Amino acid sequence: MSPTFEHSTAEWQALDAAHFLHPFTDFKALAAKGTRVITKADNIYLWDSEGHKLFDAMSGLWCVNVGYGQKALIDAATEQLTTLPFYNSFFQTTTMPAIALAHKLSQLSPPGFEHVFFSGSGSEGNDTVVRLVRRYWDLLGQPGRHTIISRFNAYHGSTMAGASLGGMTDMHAQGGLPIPGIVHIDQPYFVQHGRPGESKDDFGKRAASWLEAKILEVGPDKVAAFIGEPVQGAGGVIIPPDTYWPEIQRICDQYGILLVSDEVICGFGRTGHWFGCERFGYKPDLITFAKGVTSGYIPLGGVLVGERVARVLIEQGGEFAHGYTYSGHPVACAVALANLQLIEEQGLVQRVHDDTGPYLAAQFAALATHPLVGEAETCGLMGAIRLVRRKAQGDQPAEAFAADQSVGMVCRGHCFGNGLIMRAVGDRMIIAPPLVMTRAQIDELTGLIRHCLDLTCADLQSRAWI
Ligand code: PXG
Repeated sequence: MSPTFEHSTAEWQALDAAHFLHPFTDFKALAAKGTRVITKADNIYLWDSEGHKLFDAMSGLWCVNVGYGQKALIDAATEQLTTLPFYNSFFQTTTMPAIALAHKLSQLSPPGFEHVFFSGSGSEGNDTVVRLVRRYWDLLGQPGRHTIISRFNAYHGSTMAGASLGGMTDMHAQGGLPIPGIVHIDQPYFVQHGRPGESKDDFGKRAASWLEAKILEVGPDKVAAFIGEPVQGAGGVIIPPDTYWPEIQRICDQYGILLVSDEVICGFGRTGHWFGCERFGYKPDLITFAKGVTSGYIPLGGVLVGERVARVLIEQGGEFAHGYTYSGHPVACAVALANLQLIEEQGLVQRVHDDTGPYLAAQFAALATHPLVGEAETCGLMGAIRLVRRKAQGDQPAEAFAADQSVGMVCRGHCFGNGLIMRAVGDRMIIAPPLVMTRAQIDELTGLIRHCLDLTCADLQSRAWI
């Protein structure tokens, strides 16, 4: 049977189960259950093949920053596809959209970033980071500086280097990861590592000190770089205390190691700044980006290369033996340019900073009174709610659910059933809605969340879990 658009949902599901191996999926379990077929989208809403409307509080997968259906991006793609759908940038050639985007990114990025290396995705961007970092130290005559320090529960992608940099132990368990020369420290997650009576600020400094301890353990002359997401996204929207990143910066400076900010999620306005490092007050040497650069309309990623690294690569480098067929893909770059122009014209970064970000924070603060909610926190337009069995009382910390109860998945089921796409990461329910979201849509979102929390509460009571 060859697919036509006349098939029923069940037929599409059967074809999907027969041929399509989905990412991060238990293939057999999904085949038995059947996938949801998403057919169209507009603004911040999706529709499935059965006509159900869904509020997309995850921006596709942390990427559709300008929302769906933006004509400027569609036109940019159509025009570029017509003029020049592809040419490479390997053999002393280039294309205008790639040049224009490189220039635009140098203007939007923090001071000291004049160069960019393009990839097709965030994972590839982080593979490029590993290559760049090691090349940099080789060129400086310090090839022993090989080790990159990352964090447990970080997500840096799914390629061999991306998954190795990431700190997801279930990913490491498959395929002999991490690759050599990548080590991890604990994440700055107060719920997991905070001490009774410790302030968040003190905890932030203590969590940063784990980097120094690891540098000393590995040997300062062997450490090449530290990599982190400003806010850990896929790990559950872990927002570090404000004291964390400045201390990380101080330690990197003290030992002369490169600082890499993985901004695949936090870049392009998500935190109310163009880049998350600007929100948290640190100055990285390299910035990985993807997702929001094109609002996910077409794949594109890359690495913004700060002058410290760029100068060595350019002046002492010779050939850098690295690149992808789609580095600087003209259609992707044309869409990125249209997307960035739209973000600027609509003032979306400022709007998140001044208006919708604080408004979402206030609505989340109100959600924190719900009996199931331990903490509700936001950073710009991303947020997390931790589901707890019992709320904190006086000196008594909140009581968590048992991990095997998978309460996040129970809650997620109610969200899906009620037209809300919200992710569950363990017991953390997370959102990262499109940056075009209005105050009225924030009200709609928080109303839906409250309703789904109530349904989850009733469900857990009926199971005698609370
Ligand atoms: N770095 C970060 C910080 C990411 O969030 C990547 C790198 C990899 O990007 P690509 O484009 O190769 O996927 C990501 C991707 C989730 C989820 O479940 C998050 C991502 C990807 C897939 C699922 O939250 N982030």
